[in-house]
Amino acid sequence: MNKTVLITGATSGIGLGCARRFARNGDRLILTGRNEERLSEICMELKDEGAEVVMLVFDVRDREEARRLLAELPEEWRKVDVLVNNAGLALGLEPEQVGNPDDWDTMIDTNIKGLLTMTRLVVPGMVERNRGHVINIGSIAGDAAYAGGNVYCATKAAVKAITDGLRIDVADTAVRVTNLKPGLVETNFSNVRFHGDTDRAAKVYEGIKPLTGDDIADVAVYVANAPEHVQIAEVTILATHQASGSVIKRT
Ligand code: NDP
Ligand code: 8X3
Repeated sequence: MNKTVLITGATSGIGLGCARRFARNGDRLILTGRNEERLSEICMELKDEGAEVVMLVFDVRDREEARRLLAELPEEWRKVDVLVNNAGLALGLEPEQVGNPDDWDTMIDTNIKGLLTMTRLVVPGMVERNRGHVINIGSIAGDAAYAGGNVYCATKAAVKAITDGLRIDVADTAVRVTNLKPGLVETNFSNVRFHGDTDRAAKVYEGIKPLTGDDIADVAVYVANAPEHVQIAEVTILATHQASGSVIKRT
């Protein structure tokens, strides 16, 4: 059965991959993001291919705006079946003792509090309908810290705890909860992390074939379409030559 899928941060990388893959699967999409122009282009592209899409422009850190826009959705769009909590970022790779507190705030507000905002807005309806799936985009960064990862890793460790906590809290319903934990995925992630230093960003993926946003999207579509009695709690997805957050074999 086709689903209504809400994806945050659908303008780039993993979120964009999910938008395209769920659309190809025949699902209806609510795409959210901050960049209105880019979001419109993506919606046009998917509509041209026959998908049903609506877009909502907001920053996941703006709880009131998120609430207002979701409440204004037409009735038939309000029943979200799959929430993909994807919007997120890393900023900086400095040792913790010299890190930038403003960057810390942005990561915590986006990766943790933004994800919680969306969960709080969407999951009560899922519980009421006894149907739904929350797919959080965590990271292997949440399993073990790496040099300079400190606060980013902490936000993804929080995503793991928040995902596990939600799974426990809705265990008496048919709502399923999944944490997808990718390793190196070549997206705009490193450009953002290094504040637009594209040369430094490119080095992150040198000598290894990294994952793509589409690779992660394939897994998201798979977990969302598992039989209803199957809850895929967590998936770690690594490039073949990446063994852990800090073990990467480059050629
Ligand atoms: P991208 O930078 O390519 O995409 C991030 C998306 O999140 C963009 O659409 C971005 O929008 C959006 N976003 C960021 N902040 C906000 C905000 N405050 N409100 C709304 N949207 C926002 O990176 P990825 O696709 O790689 O990242 C997606 C998720 O995957 C993140 O949670 C990241 O932590 C996680 N991840 C990434 C990995 C990687 O190696 N790339 C590995 C493991 C996890 P905008 O363009 O407006 O900033
Ligand atoms: C993104 C993967 O290893 O760069 O979460 O932190 S990593």
